[in-house]
Amino acid sequence: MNYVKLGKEISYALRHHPEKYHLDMDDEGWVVVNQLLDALKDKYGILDEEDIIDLMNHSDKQRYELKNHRIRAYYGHSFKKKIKKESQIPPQILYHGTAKRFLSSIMKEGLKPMNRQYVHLSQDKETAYLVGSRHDQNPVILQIDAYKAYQDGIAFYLGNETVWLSEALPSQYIKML
Ligand code: HQG
Repeated sequence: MNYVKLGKEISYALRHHPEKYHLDMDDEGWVVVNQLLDALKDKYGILDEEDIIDLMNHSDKQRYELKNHRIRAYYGHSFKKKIKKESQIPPQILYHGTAKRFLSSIMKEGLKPMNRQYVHLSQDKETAYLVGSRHDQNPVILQIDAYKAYQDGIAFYLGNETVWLSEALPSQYIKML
């Protein structure tokens, strides 16, 4: 089984285009696993929930949550109707890895969700570095004054254990490391 290809397509369906797969997704992003697998069967053959568990165990990142025969993406959504998330108290500091070429704009306008529903932040510098490496060979790591932003009314949400999400963050909460 090509887990990388299957995983990419599942992310595409759950994060970006559930309608293309005719998925009945609820407000929190949950979809019945069998409905997703049914939509993928022409391309990947007959799969069951065990295959998804296998895929998740083989993955470099924790991208999906599986519960009560339903599945959802922890983060990354881009479609218009925002996934309902419960606001959480963030740690004092979070990090964001990005490309040097985005810096002047970020320091002026702050961090924006861009094509996604939320800004994506990292729990630790190592994760931020990996995220930033997707955009730049020598990424920049930004330190985010998360708890201060939260106290000032900006909502934060938990993605998985290493990914946090937030609403747009003005530059006053962002420091270059
Ligand atoms: C940048 C992957 C200019 C922002 C990762 C980032 C993550 C601005 C880019 C998850 C800006 C958006 C998300 C502004 C933000 N001006 N640029 N005002 N505000 N940006 O890919 O955070 O492998 O949408 O710095 O690991 O890089 O898919 O977000 O560079 O967890 O599971 O705009 O996706 O996970 O890029 O990554 P992205 P991201 P997966």
